[in-house]
Amino acid sequence: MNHQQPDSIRRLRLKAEEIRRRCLQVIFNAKAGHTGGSLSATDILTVLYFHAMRYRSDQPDWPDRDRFILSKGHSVESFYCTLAKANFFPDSWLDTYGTFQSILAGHPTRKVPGIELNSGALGHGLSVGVGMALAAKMDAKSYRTFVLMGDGEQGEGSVYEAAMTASHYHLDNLIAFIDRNGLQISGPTESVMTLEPMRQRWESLGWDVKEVDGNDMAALVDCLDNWQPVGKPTMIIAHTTKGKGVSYMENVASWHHGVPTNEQLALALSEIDARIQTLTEKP
Ligand SMILES: Cc1ncc(C[n+]2csc(CCOP(=O)(O)OP(=O)(O)O)c2C)c(N)n1
Ligand SMILES: [Mg+2]
Repeated sequence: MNHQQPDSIRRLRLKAEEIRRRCLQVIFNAKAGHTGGSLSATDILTVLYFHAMRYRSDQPDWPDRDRFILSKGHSVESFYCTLAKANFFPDSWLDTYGTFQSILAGHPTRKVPGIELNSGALGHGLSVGVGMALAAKMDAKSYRTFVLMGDGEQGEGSVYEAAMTASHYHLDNLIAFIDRNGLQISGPTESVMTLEPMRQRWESLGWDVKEVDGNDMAALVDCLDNWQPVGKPTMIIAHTTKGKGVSYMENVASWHHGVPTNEQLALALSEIDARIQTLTEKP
């Protein structure tokens, strides 16, 4: 068995673990946050910001930047930590999260450098992404638009208006993800609203659908590296684990917006630190 991993994958995995670590500290300090969905989405955010997307963090409005919309806006803590790591703003801003008048509110806002859309009311991000992708076509621009949705979010009807529009206009510059962690706010997605067969539904809406392990960095890199425009929008169903990376949070619905105690934080950080140490050791 080959235990070696290419350097770039190792580097990305390390970044994702560092983002998870910071995210938990931020939630602990604020005594609030959407923990489970932040952790499930961390690897997707990492691969986008440190591998796939084109942007200039010192020039957030650079016209040719790839666009990213966090439609599942409640997962803002890992998003803020990713943007800080990508140098859109100083890491010290993260310490203000949850305090009065902090620029970092409990859901994404356009006040924050690097954020394209105020989000948090589920079901709107894909529609705005469609608009951005359509604008790129009309302006003959080559930027791509990425949208990250939740699986519970798939119960919002507006998602399907956006889905139809994207395929009608052949928006092959639009790449959406569903963070398929199987849990909603209150329990399993399938007990709230049946979403399967998810792949076939999106295919029937005219999308090119890919499925990937959304917590496997090598698989995410491979999926995005092999992406090609095929005259249709792309949907990446990313199979993830809610609470990924903290043993006692994984697949536990109540960690959707759980805040760790002192002892729980220490345990979570020790698990993450053990992985960080392995990733920083020479192969
Ligand atoms: C329109 C709307 N309805 C309800 C909510 C409340 N809410 C916040 S998170 C959430 C669950 C979302 O589940 P999912 O999309 O699966 O997100 P994840 O599991 O990735 O955290 C709900 C219902 C909301 N933010 N917006
Ligand atoms: Mg979910």
